[in-house]
Order: sequence, then C-alpha cells, then structure tokens
Amino acid sequence: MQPAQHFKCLLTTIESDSHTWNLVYLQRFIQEHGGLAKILGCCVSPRETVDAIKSFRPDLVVVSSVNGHGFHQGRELITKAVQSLGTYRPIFVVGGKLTTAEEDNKWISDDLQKAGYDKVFVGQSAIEDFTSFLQEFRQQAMVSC
Ligand code: B12
Repeated sequence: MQPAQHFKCLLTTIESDSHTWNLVYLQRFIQEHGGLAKILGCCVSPRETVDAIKSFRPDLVVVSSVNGHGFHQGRELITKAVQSLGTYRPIFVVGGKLTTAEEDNKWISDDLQKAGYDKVFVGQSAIEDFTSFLQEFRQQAMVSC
C-alpha cells in the first residue's frame, strides 16, 4: 500500500547524466517519506526541467547527479530556473556525486547554495541528512494544507 502523499516532488538530473538507478532509488525513498515523486528521466536539459516545473507545479525539486558533472550543470540548471520561474519558487535541492573528488564537497555546497539551491546533499551523510530534511518538509506540508 502507498503511504499518504503530502507533497509533490519533481525528480530530475542534468543534461549529461545517463545514470538512472539513483533516480529510481530516490523516487521510492521520497514516496516512503510521504511525497508524490515524478521522475523526468535521464539526460534532462535545463529547459525541460523548467518547463516541467511550470506544468507539474511541484513543492520540491530534487536534482540528482552521479556522473561528476553535477556541480557545473547543476549550477547552470538553478541559474536558469531562478531566471525563468518568476515569483513561483519551489524548494530546490541537489545531491549525489557532484564532482569526482570528495574533498570538493564543502566548497561546492557553499557555491551551489549561493547560486540558489536551498540544500545540497553530498558525501557519506547525504541520505541521513536528506531523511531529516524530508521529515521536516513533510511536517510543514501537512501544516500548510
Ligand atoms: C551503473 C553505473 C553506470 C551505468 C548506468 C546505468 C543506469 N541505467 O543507471 C553506465 C554503464 C551506463 C554508466 C555510465 C557512466 N558512468 Co557510471 N556508474 C555506475 C555505478 C557502477 C553504479 C551507479 C548506481 O546505479 N548506483 C546505485 C544507485 C542507487 O546509487 P548512486 O547512483 O550512488 O546514488 C546514491 C547516492 O549517490 C545518493 N544520491 C544520488 N543523488 C542524490 C540526490 C540527493 C538529493 C540525495 C540526498 C542523495 C543522492 O543516493 C543514492 C542512494 O544512496 C557507479 C559506481 C558505483 N559503484 O557507485 C558508476 C559511476 C557513477 N559512473 C561513473 C562514470 C564516470 C561513468 C561514465 C562517465 C563512464 C564512461 N567513461 O563512460 C559514464 C557516464 C554516462 C553519463 N553520460 O552520465 C563514475 C562517476 C564519477 C564520480 N562522480 O566521481 C562512477 C562513480 C564510477 C567511478 N567510481 O568512477 N555508469
């Protein structure tokens, strides 16, 4: 049986990334935490993500990438989204293996948050931190509906 769905989530990736199991894993994970999660697919352009946000109107946008280009293309994506979305602004998070070096994680997190992401989930604690984030997100969604 599906758990109740308290928020809508769009699950997307960057243009170069063809990995898919990360998306499937996150979809199930978000569902278990009370979200309706729609996967856009692999190798998604910023334009496709922005168009899907406009039509699907999610509460949460999750960008997942593991091929090592997530920092640069994830940055491009949030820049485009901020420019294109106007006053409608869902929560944006990004995570996975965003570069090829674990030691980049601190500075890329800071940079991506400056560029517009609300949260960045990288490194060993990514799923644990995302769990706490989703629990809080779900609580807020239940209060506001
Ligand atoms: C399977 C696989 C492939 C398959 C993908 C098939 C498919 N349909 O998905 C194929 C063979 C196609 C492939 C291709 C490539 N791959 Co590959 N691939 C893998 C592999 C072996 C497993 C990935 C996987 O499915 N894991 C299972 C899922 C569930 O786990 P995950 O992806 O790690 O995601 C977890 C976390 O990262 C995290 N997470 C991910 N996103 C997010 C987002 C948020 C918000 C949060 C909270 C957490 C989170 O949560 C997930 C669950 O724990 C990994 C190595 C490995 N053992 O991880 C390499 C790996 C991801 N691939 C890699 C590379 C380099 C490539 C290629 C460039 C290889 C090449 N030279 O062609 C291409 C790139 C293709 C492209 N254009 O993107 C590198 C990436 C390097 C990096 N980032 O440091 C890895 C890490 C291998 C390595 N050690 O070098 N790959």
